[in-house]
This record gives sequence, C-alpha cells and structure tokens, in this order.
Amino acid sequence: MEYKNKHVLAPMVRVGTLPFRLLAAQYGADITYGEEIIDHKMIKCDRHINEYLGTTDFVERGTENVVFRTCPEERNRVVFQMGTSNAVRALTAAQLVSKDVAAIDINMGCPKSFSISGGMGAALLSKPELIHDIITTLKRNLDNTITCKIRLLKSSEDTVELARRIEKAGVSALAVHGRRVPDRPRDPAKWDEIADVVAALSIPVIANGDVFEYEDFERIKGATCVMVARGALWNASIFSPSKSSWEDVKREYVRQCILWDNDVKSTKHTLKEMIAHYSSLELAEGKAVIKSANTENVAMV
Ligand code: FMN
Repeated sequence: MEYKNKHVLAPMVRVGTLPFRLLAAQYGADITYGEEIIDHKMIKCDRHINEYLGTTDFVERGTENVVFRTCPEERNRVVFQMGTSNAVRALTAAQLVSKDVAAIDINMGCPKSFSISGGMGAALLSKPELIHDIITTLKRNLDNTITCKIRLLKSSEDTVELARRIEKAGVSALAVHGRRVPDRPRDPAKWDEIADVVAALSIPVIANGDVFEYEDFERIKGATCVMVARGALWNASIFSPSKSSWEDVKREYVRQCILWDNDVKSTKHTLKEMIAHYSSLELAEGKAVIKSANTENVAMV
C-alpha cells in the first residue's frame, strides 16, 4: 500500500461502515479504515456474496447481523481494523476477510474499559511480546499489508521505543494518535511527539489527531501521511480542497446509507454526531432522527 501524502479516514466505531467510507472516498480520502471489529465477533461470521447490493457481507452465523460489509470498489483502499488480544484468534478473523481488503490493522489505542478488560486496544501498549506475537503471526500467514494504530506512551522516549519494536515485528506502517491513554478528546494532540516517532522509524508513519480543516493536512509536518477522525465525521468533505456544506454532506450520506442498506443504528449514530456538532439534537431535525425506526424514516427528516 502506498502511504506518501495520502489522506486517511480514521477508524470510527458505528461510523466507518461502507456508506461512510465510500462517502469519504468520494470527497478524496485515499485510504479508508473500517470501524474496529472484535476478533471474537468476526470469527462467528460467514462470508456471503450479496448479489443484490454487489457487496461482500460478513454475517454472524444464525442471524442476519452484518458485521462487516465491503464492495470491490474499495478493495484497494479499505483497511479492516480489528480488536484482539490473541494472535491465533486475530489470524482466524483476518483470514476470513483477507481477500476482500487492502490491509489489516490492529487497534492498540482504544482506552474504553470494554477493550482494556479484554486485553485489547490500549492494553496492548504495555505488552510488547504479545504485540510481536500478533504481528508476526499475521505477517507470516497473510499477503495483506499489516499495520497497527497506537497512542502516545507516558514519555516520548517510551513511545519511540515501542514504535521501534513494532517496526521490527514487521508492520508496513504505524498510525500514531497523538494523545496518551488518559487524555480526553478535547486535549490537544501532541504533533511534536508524533514527529519524534517519525524521526526514529523508517517505515511510513500515519499522524492522527486534531485535523479539522483541509489545510491541517499540510500542518502536520514530517509524517508520511495524515489520518482524520472527528473532522471527517462532522464533514466528510474535509478530504476535498473545496469543503461542501455539512447539510449537503449529510444528504449525500443518507443517500449512500439507503443505497448500501446501512444498519439504521449506525446511520442514526453518525447523523446525530453531525447534527450535535453543527446544530442541536434538541431541534426538530435532531428529535426526528432520534425517533426514526428505519433508514426510510431518516430519509424523510
Ligand atoms: N480509534 C480506533 O482505533 N478504532 C475505532 O474503532 C475508533 N472509533 C472511534 C469512534 C469515534 C466516533 C471517534 C470520534 C473516534 C474513534 N477512534 C477509534 C479514535 C479515532 O480513530 C482517532 O484516533 C481520534 O478520534 C483522534 O483523531 P481526531 O482528533 O481526528 O478525532
């Protein structure tokens, strides 16, 4: 996978499903991460070709629950992000999707108690041997690009040391979210500490944190490329040099959700985030989205 100067859509739970990834790509995103999917959940899925939609669906056995949906159009830019704490389980899950995605990424930054208590996400940051085991197992058995996404450790020296170990384990690129585990989203991202990692590694480093305008892509200097989460969630046209109004982007998002039969919970969650940022969930539009029972209702709002 090519990383130089690319604009990357970050993984976002409940947001980064197929319609949102295609929307971001439509506005110029070069690499699009899916939402984090836990290995336990993925290994309960079967792979189905959905002839009607033209998608490849990973559906939880015995249910109609689509855990991951992708399509050939995004095959060369979609990254499957996984939550895991076990190399064998990670490989079993990755093997299911390996033909359908460009890269497999391991989430090593999620601070939520659900992740940490399962030994996943940011819990991995203090387990370099396990990181090594997971990465080398995936590398040995898959042809995909293998990457991971970390947060900053207590000191810049610690982050650089861990990043070097991850590079040695064989990842093709490393995404660094410029916040420490206890930091809140409103705390500023530490771009200077990301730069320390860039200086120490020879693999591509994907810088992440506080990109809210197209111009910010240029402002994170030195990194191979830049990844954006909230800036894209609020207005996916951030990937385009000429930003569209959030209302236009919202309409286009709903259109894509209908086209790709998106899960209504994901559609509502994403719309609520957009509306809460630019307007208010207390106003008529927000209330109507909250009340919607299906995507058709959402479209009528
Ligand atoms: N990070 C992950 O590694 N995996 C996820 O599934 C994930 N879900 C997120 C969901 C939402 C709604 C948000 C706002 C963030 C999520 N993150 C996740 C963190 C982002 O990928 C990113 O690292 C963080 O928001 C900092 O980037 P930003 O300043 O551009 O928002």
